[in-house]
Amino acid sequence: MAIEVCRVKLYWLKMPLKRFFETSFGKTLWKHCIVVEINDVDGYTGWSEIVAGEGPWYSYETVETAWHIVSKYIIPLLLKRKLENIDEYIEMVKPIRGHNMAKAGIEMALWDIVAKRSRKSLSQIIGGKRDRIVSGVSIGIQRDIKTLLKIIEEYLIQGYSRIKVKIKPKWDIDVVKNIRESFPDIMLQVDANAAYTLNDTKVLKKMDKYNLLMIEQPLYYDDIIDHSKLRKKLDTPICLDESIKTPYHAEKAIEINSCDIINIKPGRVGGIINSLEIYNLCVRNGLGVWIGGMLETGIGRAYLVALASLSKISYPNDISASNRYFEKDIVDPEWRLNKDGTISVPDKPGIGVNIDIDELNKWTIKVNKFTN
Ligand code: OSB
Ligand code: MG
Repeated sequence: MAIEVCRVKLYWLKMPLKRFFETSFGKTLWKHCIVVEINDVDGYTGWSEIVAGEGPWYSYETVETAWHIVSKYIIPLLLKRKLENIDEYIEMVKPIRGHNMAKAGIEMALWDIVAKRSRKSLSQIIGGKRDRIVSGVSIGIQRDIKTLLKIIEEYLIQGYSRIKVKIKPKWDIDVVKNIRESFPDIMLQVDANAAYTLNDTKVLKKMDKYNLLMIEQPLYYDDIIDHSKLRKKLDTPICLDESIKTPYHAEKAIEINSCDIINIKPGRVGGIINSLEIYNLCVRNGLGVWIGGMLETGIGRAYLVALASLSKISYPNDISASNRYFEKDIVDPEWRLNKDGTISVPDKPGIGVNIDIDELNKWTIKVNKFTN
């Protein structure tokens, strides 16, 4: 379906998180991102979110690098030509090395437009089959274990069926041991955000006792080689996050047996088309696959939910309800947790939620508009 864009608007958002989020790479109380609004010549509007954060901690991209790349290199191309389909967009941005979050933000807004024009939901248009997705919650590093146990209990009461906790050296084995003593049967996994090296194999090996679904990105953020060595030593399945930046990386990681599972984040891998390609690689090669998150607002969350509705997603996802992150989300309706620990997949055309413009404006600290 042809797409002719006539206007793009960027909003730099700075929104307070309900509770701070701490990982092995740092602590944050504020959610920064860019909301993208795209209008086509027929009056359709696409919304999405560029998940780059305030600083280059999870990846090198930040709000400012993404703002620069989309403003100077992507939007001018987009406004200059009519695209026959979204594959053409992928071709168009191919000369730009990296900057996947920037590329993905624009690509996803195009998916919203294409879905709305086809009168189909995002889930439907990418081949999603589920009407509910299994939700999980990702919990940051806490002051002490007692606090963490209390927070886990809170989320279990709310109905989350899978808990993921962030780990780092010295906040690892003891933490997992204590969680298992209090909650022997919950679905539990850990995420190291690249905090270890092969020298820590002994510590990581101790995780095997605790029946974890997986350990996410234990080693260097760019590595696939050491992970393939570590994988031979552990019984706990290894999941890659940071290291898998494109379908190419997924293919190579699979080729050398670096992981059992891949966490797909559409922002990290450059959008929906690349996400689908990685998903298909996982399915074809018998790897586990699920959808991760970047503390998205209700807008970015819609894309996560659509991807998680694919039939062969094999683990719970890092897709929690709006109220896990924010006092009030910028979409209506907000994303809600069902009693059974799932989130319903919208069937309305496009992303399936409306933008709460007042809430959006309330947290916007900078805007820019582009027209042709
Ligand atoms: O490593 O999965 C990660 C959040 C920000 C950056 C990296 C990660 C995360 C999460 C949160 O774990 C997942 C979510 O609830 O959005
Ligand atoms: Mg992760």
